[in-house]
Amino acid sequence: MGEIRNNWSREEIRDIYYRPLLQLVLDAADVHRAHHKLGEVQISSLLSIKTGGCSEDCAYCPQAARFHTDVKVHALMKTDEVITAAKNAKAGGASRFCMGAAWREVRDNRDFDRVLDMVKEVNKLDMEVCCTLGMLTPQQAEKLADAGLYAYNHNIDTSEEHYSEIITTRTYDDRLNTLNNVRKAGISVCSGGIIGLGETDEDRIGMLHTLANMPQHPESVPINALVPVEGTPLAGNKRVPFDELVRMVATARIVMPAAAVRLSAGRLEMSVSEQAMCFMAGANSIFAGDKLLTTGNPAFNQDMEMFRTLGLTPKAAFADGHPANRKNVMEHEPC
Ligand code: SAM
Ligand code: DTB
Ligand code: SF4
Repeated sequence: MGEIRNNWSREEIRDIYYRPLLQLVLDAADVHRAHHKLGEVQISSLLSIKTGGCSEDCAYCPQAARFHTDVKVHALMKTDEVITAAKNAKAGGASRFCMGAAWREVRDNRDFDRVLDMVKEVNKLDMEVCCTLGMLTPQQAEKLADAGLYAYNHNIDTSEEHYSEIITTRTYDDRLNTLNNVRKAGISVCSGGIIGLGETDEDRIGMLHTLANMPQHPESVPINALVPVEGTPLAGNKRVPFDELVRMVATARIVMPAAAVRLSAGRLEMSVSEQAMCFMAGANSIFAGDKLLTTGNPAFNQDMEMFRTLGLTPKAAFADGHPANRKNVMEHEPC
């Protein structure tokens, strides 16, 4: 059930995507059971270590300097503050700690050295440490891997065709190049996208087609529902109806059976029963904590209540192997 394939045609993905919703959810649940422990959900915690003032023009993003939003610019946080946040996240049950910076790309400067220190320190806490810092060169990816980085988040966001409607300051290929650099460095790849940007169903299918045909699927696939933020060009976009999110999660689950599908931005607007349907459809990871990067997320206690209600259990760190071991394996595998 749910063979891992990297040769999906668009038609095959389209056929899955358009199945009647309940059929799609049940099919995805079958694939999910074959590859994952039922009810086990990874809890990731997110911290914005450098906020706002970004030079990119991603139309959805409240942190782009050119849009006038309420986000306050904040320079890179101090390492000890970051470590305190990571310890708190661990105490709350998070197995992964993701540090986000509003950078277009990483520069080889003191700030990057400080991020490398943060990675080393979080790693000592026995948590899966993740970063999302923008574009990376192969050398920067290597440095992050050497510091003990477990995963790197870099979303392709939408289809190649729709990309230039959303972002003009970089290309889809720039994004794919960074993902390739991350993969080659032996770091776990986290890449997904956003729905609700004004894209068509074909764009959603196209995005999944790109992800599912990577030589190796991303280990994590975040599916974000746009959080429309005042001041951004997409502020007026309608909220994504929950059935569209379920459809996206279920299709991602079927075409990338072993990946962790993360129900990411947009949970604040969803009821527990709507989220339950996403978990049935194969979502097995969330961001927990009262804040995402700059926007709200369900209160931590509310999420723990949801875990109790639905009988979900938090996934332990490194359940899929430690990066040090994984890197040895990767060196013998073509990327
Ligand atoms: N600057 C880095 C980058 O672009 O990769 C890292 C931070 S960026 C904020 C991380 C991801 O957050 C984006 O790729 C996008 O998918 C998601 N994101 C940003 N704003 C969002 C919003 N308003 N709603 C949903 N997802 C959003
Ligand atoms: C991802 O796919 N979603 C997270 C994480 N990766 C970095 C970010 C969501 C950001 C939502 C808008 C905000 O809070 O600024
Ligand atoms: Fe900058 Fe990332 Fe926001 Fe784009 S998504 S504006 S790169 S912080």
